[in-house]
Amino acid sequence: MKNSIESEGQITESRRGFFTKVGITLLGVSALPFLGNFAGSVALANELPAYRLKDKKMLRYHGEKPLTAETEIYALDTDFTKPENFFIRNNGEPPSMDKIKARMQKGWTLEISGESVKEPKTYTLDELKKKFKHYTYALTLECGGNGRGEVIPSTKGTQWGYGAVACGRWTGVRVRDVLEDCGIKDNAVYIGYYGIDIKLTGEEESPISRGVPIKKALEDETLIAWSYEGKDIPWINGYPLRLVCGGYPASASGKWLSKIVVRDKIHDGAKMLTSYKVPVEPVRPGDFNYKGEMRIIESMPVKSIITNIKNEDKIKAKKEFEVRGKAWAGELEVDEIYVSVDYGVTWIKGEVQKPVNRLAWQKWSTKVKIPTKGYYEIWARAVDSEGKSQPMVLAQWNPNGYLNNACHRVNVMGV
Ligand SMILES: Nc1nc2c(c(=O)[nH]1)N[C@H]1C(S)=C(S)[C@@H](COP(=O)(O)O)O[C@H]1N2
Ligand SMILES: [Mo]
Repeated sequence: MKNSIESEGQITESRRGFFTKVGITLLGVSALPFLGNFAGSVALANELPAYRLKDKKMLRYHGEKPLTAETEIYALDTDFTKPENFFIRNNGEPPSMDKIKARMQKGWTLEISGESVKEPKTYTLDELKKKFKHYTYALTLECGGNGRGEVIPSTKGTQWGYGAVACGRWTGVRVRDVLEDCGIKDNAVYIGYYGIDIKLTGEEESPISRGVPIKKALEDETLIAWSYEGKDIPWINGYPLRLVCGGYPASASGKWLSKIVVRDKIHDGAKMLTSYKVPVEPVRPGDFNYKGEMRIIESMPVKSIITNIKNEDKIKAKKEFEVRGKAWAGELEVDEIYVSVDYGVTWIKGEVQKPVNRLAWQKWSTKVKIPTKGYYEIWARAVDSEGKSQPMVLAQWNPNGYLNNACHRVNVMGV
């Protein structure tokens, strides 16, 4: 375990050979006949960049500073996202493994403070583990900008395809248990997190310090976690401690967690002012000058991905084949899934499994046929427990390109 964490912290050289073999034939992403879900910035890159992390090979890298990479959708076919396939989104410079280890030698600490805490306390990681009951939940984390690569007119920010999402089993203690141990004042409205990463400029300041409403913080599934899929959290995903708030934009889940503050107002940390907000009233696509009221994104909208078929796959015509994937709906559940092979003219209803627990993504599958040889697209559309469906196109353009939950589609060749 020690080795896997350490090696992740090392950046290795690009190996063109790896991607040539695996990339072109297996990933099949080199040429897309439609402005598909992978129109993102590196969709056409045919080698892994030099700055990639050694253990994160199934990722599509978007940028080095800050380091960002999304998961190839087919790597999300497993029930839970493997640690090595967990996407990467940084806002600043992650702490080096040396820096983390130096802190751990003294005992990694988590401070609980803020104006709405009765008795501020600092716990070591060992104390957290000893003092509070442990819980494990599978939780879906999706970047608020997932899908931005397809937003038209395009907006600033990482041009994500649909792979900035992960779901796996996190183990830790409940935020509620820890906050109650310190005492929560009646005027508490929000929590905020701090990690030990710093700004890209090198200033020793948090590049991001967000949080969630106190109600969300006190839910059963909101965790202070030290383990992901039965192992230490991968270095780049927040080792050794992370706040995990499933169903909300993943920006609410603070990595390399060192402090939680309980606030008597909406937290005002870095990236709380304009980021992860959408207009309250719909704006005309392309209106970058919108100055109206904005709301903080909370529960993420319903979404689904097709994980067992890749773009350019060859499919036997007139023969049933399985289409499967994952679906999630923020704080809600997914009730229904539909698949179309004719651009939404007709839909075939699939089966959606119950989530293993609240806020976990759900497996779905169905069988479909393509009637002839030739070019087809397979579309998937999920419907949440309030009857809201995924739209076919971006539901509401917004200046930061958030919340694109348009149907995922994959193109195939009938043979
Ligand atoms: N400390 C810290 N926490 C953070 C971030 C960060 O830059 N620093 N990025 C946030 C954002 S915007 C996202 S989408 C997720 C990404 O988590 P991952 O890198 O484990 O995929 O972490 C969130 N928590
Ligand atoms: Mo994000």
